[in-house]
Amino acid sequence: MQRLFFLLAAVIFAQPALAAGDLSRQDPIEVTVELGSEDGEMIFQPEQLTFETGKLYKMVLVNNSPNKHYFSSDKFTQSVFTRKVQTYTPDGEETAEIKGHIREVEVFAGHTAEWWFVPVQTGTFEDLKCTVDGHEEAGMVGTIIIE
Ligand SMILES: [Cu+2]
Repeated sequence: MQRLFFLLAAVIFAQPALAAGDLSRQDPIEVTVELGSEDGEMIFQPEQLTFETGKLYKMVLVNNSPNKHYFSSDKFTQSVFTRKVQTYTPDGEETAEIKGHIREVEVFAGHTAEWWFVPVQTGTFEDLKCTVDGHEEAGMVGTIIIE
């Protein structure tokens, strides 16, 4: 009897895992990235981001600095499926929801943007930068890893 149970268990657990259905409708994993710092430093904080394929992320781009900043990485945007981008004023009022392929997001001083995406391709991308004149040169660069 016990042997039959183990045999049955082995058969059940040997079944291939089923696809998880709509990957863009999972509970999101929230990751916050600060664009610039309050005292005007040109940085991404953290400067290295790691994601996993097949999981839904809500990346919150917070700009508490006195300048506008971009989150720009061509290689990253080519490796993710974007569900939407939502933008908020400093008071937290939602101002827009954008759907479709996104290449770059600009966040105004004091504003916030949420980028909802599912990574679909692995890689290490060192082309994260802010494309505002002079910001990349001042150190606003970073690395994105998709595992
Ligand atoms: Cu910038």
